[in-house]
Amino acid sequence: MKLITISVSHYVEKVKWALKISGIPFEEESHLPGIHAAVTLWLTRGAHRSTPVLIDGNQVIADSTRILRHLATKYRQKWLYPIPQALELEERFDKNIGPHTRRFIYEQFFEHGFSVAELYDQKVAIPWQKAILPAFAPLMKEVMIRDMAINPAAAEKSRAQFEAEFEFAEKRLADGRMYLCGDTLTAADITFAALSAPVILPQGYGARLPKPEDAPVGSRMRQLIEAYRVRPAGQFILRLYKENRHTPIKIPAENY
Ligand SMILES: N[C@@H](CCC(=O)N[C@@H](CS)C(=O)NCC(=O)O)C(=O)O
Repeated sequence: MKLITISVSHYVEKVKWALKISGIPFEEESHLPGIHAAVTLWLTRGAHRSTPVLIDGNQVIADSTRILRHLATKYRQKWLYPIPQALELEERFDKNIGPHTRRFIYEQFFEHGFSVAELYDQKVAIPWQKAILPAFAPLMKEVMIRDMAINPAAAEKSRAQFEAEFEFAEKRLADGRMYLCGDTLTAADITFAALSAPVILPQGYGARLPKPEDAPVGSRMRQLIEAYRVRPAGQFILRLYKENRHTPIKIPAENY
């Protein structure tokens, strides 16, 4: 199996997490943002441009949720969707968290001068892409700002949207349940944790992210990240990263 990625992507992280704990070996082929589209559009015959894209033998599956559903059906990873609500929550978080944590954190990264070249210099599969990265980075940054509408007003709206989902998750967890759908880890949990990771910066993320301490002391970015990390949903995400991100899933398929 081959996973086509932009390595640092949080939607990619969601799929890497599911593959890893399902014990399904895969090879990652990472590309620079922008150049990735030549690969993803070619593989999907023009149908899909974003990463992740999974190549499983002669099957090409684009979109993180479709990939997880493929793992659940073809590889009997029934822990992902023990009840229909797991998929409903996954789709909700894909829409309400993914684009917003990304916009918010990039705006903060750029505000504090984080290097785009450093962020993307991870597992770049093709040597010429790695070679052009330093020269290509300023253009990449301009395109990201344009394509993801990265500006202070939009970033603040995205932060508020993320916070609403954070509160939604906290309400579900308030009855003491271990996971968002009950007693077992599902696709809803890994989606919530992976897509929130850019503003929680947990240890164990499947690519190199900045650490909370990299944000300047007293900056709004540092204060917000620290505040999100200590909240119940933040603690939940840190726990999932510690206990479930790299530990093979133990629930036998026949239990469902
Ligand atoms: N709905 C998609 C969203 C994936 C997505 O937005 N991927 C981003 C990286 S975080 C990407 O590849 N962006 C570049 C593009 O869309 O061309 C999924 O769940 O896989």
